[in-house]
Amino acid sequence: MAIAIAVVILIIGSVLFHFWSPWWLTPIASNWGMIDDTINLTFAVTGFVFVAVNGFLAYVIIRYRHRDDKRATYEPENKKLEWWLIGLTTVGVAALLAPGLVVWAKLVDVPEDAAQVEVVGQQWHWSFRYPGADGVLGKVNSRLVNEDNPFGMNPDDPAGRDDILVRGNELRLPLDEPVKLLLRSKDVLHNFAVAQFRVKMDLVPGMVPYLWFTPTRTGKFDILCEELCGLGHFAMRGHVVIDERDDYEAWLSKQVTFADTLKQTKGDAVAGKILYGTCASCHGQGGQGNVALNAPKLSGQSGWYMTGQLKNFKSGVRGADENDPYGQQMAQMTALLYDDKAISDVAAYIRTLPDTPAPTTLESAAAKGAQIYSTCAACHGSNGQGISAMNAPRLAGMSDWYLVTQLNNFKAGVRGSHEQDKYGPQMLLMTSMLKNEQMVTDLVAYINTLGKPE
Ligand code: HEC
Ligand code: HEC
Ligand SMILES: [Cu+2]
Repeated sequence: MAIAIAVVILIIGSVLFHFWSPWWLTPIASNWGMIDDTINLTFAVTGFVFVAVNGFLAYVIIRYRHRDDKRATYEPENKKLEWWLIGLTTVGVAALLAPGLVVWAKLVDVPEDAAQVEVVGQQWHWSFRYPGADGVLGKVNSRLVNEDNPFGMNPDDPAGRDDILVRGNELRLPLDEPVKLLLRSKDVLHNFAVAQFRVKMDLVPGMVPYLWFTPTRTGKFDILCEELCGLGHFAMRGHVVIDERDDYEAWLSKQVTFADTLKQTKGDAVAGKILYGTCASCHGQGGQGNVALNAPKLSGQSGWYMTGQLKNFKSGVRGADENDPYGQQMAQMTALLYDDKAISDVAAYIRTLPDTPAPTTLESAAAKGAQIYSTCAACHGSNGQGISAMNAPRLAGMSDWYLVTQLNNFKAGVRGSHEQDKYGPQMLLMTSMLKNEQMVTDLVAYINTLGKPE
């Protein structure tokens, strides 16, 4: 009897929990209401079977409970009952699967007027490419991918010249217009998923899978990489902003085309030398760094990273937090660098400075740090040399005390939590695994042992 009551409570409890559950689908923001309908139908079918089977169980426990004067009969076969069960199960399974086929057929049948946008995934961030005025995406080839051409654009294809290249994790799309997203991966499997649009698809290297939807609500929605295999996909975050047409166009017109990136100058070290005069008072004549002034070593750091950071300081993405006094100091200095050209120039000059490894200031258990560093190596390289494709700077041979302050800054959210920060948030997630100060110093002690990079 007690068991029968427990089973009935289980049934009622589960059904009530289903309707009152705090975990439910996020409000939908696309045309894919059909996906929700199929999910609801699945719940209805499995819910009905759950109630029926368990209700039957409770009934049988009471109805056929042990009585001294009764004996069970043995009835191994019942053709009529079996036909009923086969029939009902078939209907149930068909109801579970058939609607999925119908929805899938629609999901791969893209409307003719859908705009095309390419989504590029790589370890561990997103970037996006729009076809530009001609409406045609230019040819790409993974052999052409390098630091200056991250999309692997083919410079000989005229259709690619006006392609709009969005580096950074923000995709923008106009409201109420169907869009086809072409999914391209530069390295491993990834998975593009936006819960509010009810779309989700793997990116497979060497193929271009696609999906389509029509956004039905303005707002900002998270893009997640929901790939399980491999490392670090959880750090691959981005977002989609759905705008009214005018706002979308205003934003799009501010993005750079492939032709623009071809024109960008490399930076002039001679002009940069004059600008560097002021920087030298803190970072040293040779860019060797000065611990007393909290100014890190710059010589030997890559140009793309320094220009990115200088732009971050200048725009307030880095060094604006009130708990970041050193970042604030540096941010003020970027007033001297009046434009992007000045920034490339000074970085070009720093690239000419001799690269001698910074002196070690830490004593700690490097061996323990080695273990933790294996995760960091995926982005910063196994020798701490930095990997531009990951946007991860060089760490080896740089000021060790500075690495410690930066890890603590990320950990405290003083750096990397600005909403315009493209790559900092990845480090925010990474430093959450550094549980205490000891782990931080062990780790940096290990980085100190890494070879001098090329
Ligand atoms: C008043 C001293 C001071 C001056 C002058 C100064 N800096 Fe800095 N700089 C700093 C400090 C302090 C930091 C570290 C900020 C932090 O801890 O977040 C820094 C950080 C940097 C970084 C970031 C390095 C990294 O690995 O993230 C770059 C790049 C940089 N400075 C370049 C320059 C350039 C170029 C100039 C000249 C235009 C300059 N600095 C002038 C104090 C200074
Ligand atoms: C998912 C890739 C990724 C992983 C894994 C990763 N980092 Fe980073 N790291 C970055 C990126 C990208 C930046 C640059 C952030 C920016 O642009 O502000 C960075 C910046 C840093 C900086 C600041 C360097 C400077 O000159 O200011 C330090 C220090 C650092 N990482 C250490 C680590 C350590 C230690 C680990 C392992 C616990 C680690 N990172 C794991 C991507 C990664
Ligand atoms: Cu991924």
